Amino acid sequence: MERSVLPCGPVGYVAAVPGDRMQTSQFEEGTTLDRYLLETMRTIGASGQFVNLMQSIALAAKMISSRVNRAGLSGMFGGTGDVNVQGEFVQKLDLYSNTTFLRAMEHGGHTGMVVSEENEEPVRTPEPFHSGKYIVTVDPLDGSSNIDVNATIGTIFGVFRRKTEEGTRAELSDVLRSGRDMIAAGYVVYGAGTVLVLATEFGVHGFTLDPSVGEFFLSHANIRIPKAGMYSCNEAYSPSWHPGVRSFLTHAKSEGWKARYIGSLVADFHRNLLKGGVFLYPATAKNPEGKLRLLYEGFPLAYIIEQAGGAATDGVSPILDRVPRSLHERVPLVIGGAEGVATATDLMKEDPPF
Ligand code: AHM
Ligand code: MG
Repeated sequence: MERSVLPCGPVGYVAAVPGDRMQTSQFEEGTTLDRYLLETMRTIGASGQFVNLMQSIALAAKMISSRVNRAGLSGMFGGTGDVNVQGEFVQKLDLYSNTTFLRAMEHGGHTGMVVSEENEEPVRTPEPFHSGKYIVTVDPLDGSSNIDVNATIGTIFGVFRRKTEEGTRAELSDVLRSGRDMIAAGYVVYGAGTVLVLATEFGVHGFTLDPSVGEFFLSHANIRIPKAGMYSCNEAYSPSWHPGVRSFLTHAKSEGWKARYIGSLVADFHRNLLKGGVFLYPATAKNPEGKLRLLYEGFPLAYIIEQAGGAATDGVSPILDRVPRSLHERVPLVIGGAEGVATATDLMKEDPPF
């Protein structure tokens, strides 16, 4: 077995086989994100573009993390005065995060197009940079309403391999496609610590940023969602929910489930992924499509949860089976432990719609 030594400890050789889960024992604390990526991708003979893409995302994450940490001191709280394509007030940190993420994507030669919550149109890699083979969807700063109160917020991203030729102009057909076509997804939570969670066909792994050295180190290997009773939703909306959602909450309470809701999807999801639970942002009579967006919230988190042994539906069918018709399409979301999601989905199917 090949061994090598990092400043933080020994790292085992990563025997990556597509479709195989890497065993926790194949990694030890001290494995950097870079090393994980290089060793994983080398064993499958990847071209290197995916490693470069992830390095660019990690760079953007470090820059956003640093700005989030200092926001209260650097005049970065509050809004810009603009309203985005979603009709929501743009916060200064939303703008910074979006610009930082887009810049990180354009130079590396790995990305052909980015679809961002903050841009009405897709952002194609500009000339003279190479239009690479990946398509990235992103919510640059999820949970914006929590920025000014220092609650946990985050960045969510999804990755497709484009259908069109690398080096040419990426097309909408490269991104308006089934969630099953994704090849990776992840998120970064900016909380008490900054953690980047990456899901690929090799499983779900979490890397914690050590700000003193500016590196992400493996801290959560092979994440699998545990079985536990916890529900997360904005219960204030319950009068306008589908009756099946109310039935699910009645069921959850009768089973002694706890309630936890931060109001940042990425933070609620991260907690549920590590502790077990089900997050719901269902359709309401007023918003029959729900609030959350399919391409850069629903798809990436659904990809991660399935890789971690959980499930995600729109209340009827798996989220990843959907094919978006537009870039900013919304979707009702029920996501978390497989059993809880199945119960919720069955109850939602049983009861008649509004
Ligand atoms: P954002 O992407 O503009 O931050 O909006 C999405 C957020 C989610 O993070 C969160 O789950 C939801 O909106 C909270 O909505 P509500 O305040 O209606 O509970
Ligand atoms: Mg969001």
